Amino acid sequence: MRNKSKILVIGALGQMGTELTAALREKYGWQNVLGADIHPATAELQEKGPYFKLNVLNKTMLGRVVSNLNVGQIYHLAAVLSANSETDPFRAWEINMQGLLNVLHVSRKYQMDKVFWPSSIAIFGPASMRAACPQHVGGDPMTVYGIGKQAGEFWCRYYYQQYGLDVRSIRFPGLVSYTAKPGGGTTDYAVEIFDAAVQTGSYQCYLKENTGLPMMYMPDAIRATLELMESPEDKLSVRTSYNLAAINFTPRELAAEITKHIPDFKISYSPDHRQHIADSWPSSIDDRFARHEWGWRPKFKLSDMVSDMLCHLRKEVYA
Ligand code: AKB
Repeated sequence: MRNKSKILVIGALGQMGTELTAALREKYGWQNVLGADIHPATAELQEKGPYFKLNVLNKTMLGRVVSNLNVGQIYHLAAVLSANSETDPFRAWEINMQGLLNVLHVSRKYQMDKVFWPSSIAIFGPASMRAACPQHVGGDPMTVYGIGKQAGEFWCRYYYQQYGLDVRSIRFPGLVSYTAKPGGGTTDYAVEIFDAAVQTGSYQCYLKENTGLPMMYMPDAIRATLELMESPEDKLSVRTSYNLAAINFTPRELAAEITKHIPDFKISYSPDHRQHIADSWPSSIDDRFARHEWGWRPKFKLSDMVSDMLCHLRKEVYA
């Protein structure tokens, strides 16, 4: 790797950051990938590779890290998710938007080769198409999280067009994983249900049984991110954020699949405020731009994901 070639992952301890940092270390060498998050460093964290505490709202500190440690690429994942954002919208806006603007500003100033920032299906809303929601529709977000993602997408495109900063982005659906847990999203039920199934054999779902949402297993999300970041620049026409699809299911369908492995598993439903958010999102996504331009193909179907999740949880988490 050339000199200015370290990769910085901001939000390295989050649901996606944990697995993306590990995947980047595997690919580029553990010493070349710097993990950063709001939580203090511990010996256990530093054993896995370079890690330090960083608040993305501290632009001066961010600039120092990037220039002193020869950073050439940033993956900025730190965010407050949809349901949590609604409890303190102005704080969420500051973290999500000012955080992104700080990363874009510092990336331009220190001439990053590439930047990655995740957007979300939360940019869509009641006026968007429910099924096979297309790439190029005006966003219609209902949540402060979605408004931030929509605005963030336009900032990414602005930095690319005005300053030539190569920012790449994916609109992720709900992500399912067994390592780090999500915190405060609307799609979190699809992770909680597995822990509950293995630990207690029952789960009370906060969404109605027939709420269909687009979802993705984390290994697919990590591979998509790496593939997009490796794609030649001239292949990419979408400079806001790419729609990405993998699996669509409802809580009832997910529970039925779990029951194939845990026959006594019981699910009940008690919808709360998150139902309103879920109802505003599409139930499936049209990702033809990602497929045509950088060859995206999901690997995990619902049945694959459920057996893999249960196998890892039983062997590694609740052994
Ligand atoms: C959330 O539920 O807030 C996230 C997302 C879809 O962006 N998982």
